[in-house]
Amino acid sequence: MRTYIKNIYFRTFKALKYGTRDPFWLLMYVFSRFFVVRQVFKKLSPKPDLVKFKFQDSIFAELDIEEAVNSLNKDGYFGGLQLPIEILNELLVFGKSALTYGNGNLKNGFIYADKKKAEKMVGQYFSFGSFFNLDEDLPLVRKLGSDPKLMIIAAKYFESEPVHCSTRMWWNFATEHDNFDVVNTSSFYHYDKDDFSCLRVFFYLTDVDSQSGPHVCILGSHREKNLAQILSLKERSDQEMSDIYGEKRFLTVMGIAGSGFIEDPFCFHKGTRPKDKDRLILTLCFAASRYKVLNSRANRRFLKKLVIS
Ligand SMILES: O=C(O)CCC(=O)C(=O)O
Repeated sequence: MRTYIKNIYFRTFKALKYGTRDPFWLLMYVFSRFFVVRQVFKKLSPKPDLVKFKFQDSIFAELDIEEAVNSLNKDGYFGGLQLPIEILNELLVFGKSALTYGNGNLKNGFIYADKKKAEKMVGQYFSFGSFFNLDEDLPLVRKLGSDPKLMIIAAKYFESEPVHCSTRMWWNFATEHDNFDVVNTSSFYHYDKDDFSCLRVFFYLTDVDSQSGPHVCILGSHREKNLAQILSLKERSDQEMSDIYGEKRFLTVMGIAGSGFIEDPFCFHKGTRPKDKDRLILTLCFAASRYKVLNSRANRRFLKKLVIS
């Protein structure tokens, strides 16, 4: 019950906060949940210029564009991306050396290796650690966000010009404690409304098995939702999802460090609590428009590093 109320509060608060900053975002947030509206939006959008993307320059040599687009249309999901080792290493070095902010609190900045000391100092367990301002602090993000094959996939899927609108990286920390933050780690089934047309590209930067917080996606659920699922703010239980979609459509995504997948965030999906290994993950969001509110930025004046002795 507490999770239920926290989740409704969290979503209502987010809608009001973002909506006052960007009314177009609010319109999108309200109407994009309807599949038919998203389809109309697609059909009415100006068509993309694909020629300008030089797919030969992509870092994903093996990535088959048509296969990805077909799979996204059918399942809302495509697996099988792999980062080149040098890019993975650079991202890992960043993830372990840059400040991550415990439970997303701007005052809780610490380096990964200091997590235990940071928790002790603040007097709370951290379920996750967020990074901010990646577009400025990690130039590699721009290279990934403008990768020609990813752009072509997004353009074909959206049937319009895509933009790389935000990037997030975060740690999910392994814990057995009951106070794991289910809501802020998105560890309950939900779908996200980034835009009328949108995709998220995820990369695991650490090995992810069943015990280290795999992502779960319900295949094909981007096209198929009942009215209650479309309209309510309530989190959806595992039982409800399995009654409606059947276990066969649940995909638990495991993979080695550097592996990646593309997801339409209108698919029901969730994170899971890592039990014995921390998970570091990177997500690039692509959309048909750029909203003022979806950029994972934090004002640097408010970012504070914990002074750990
Ligand atoms: O952590 C995960 O695997 C899920 C993330 C998620 O649900 C989201 O980004 O909306």
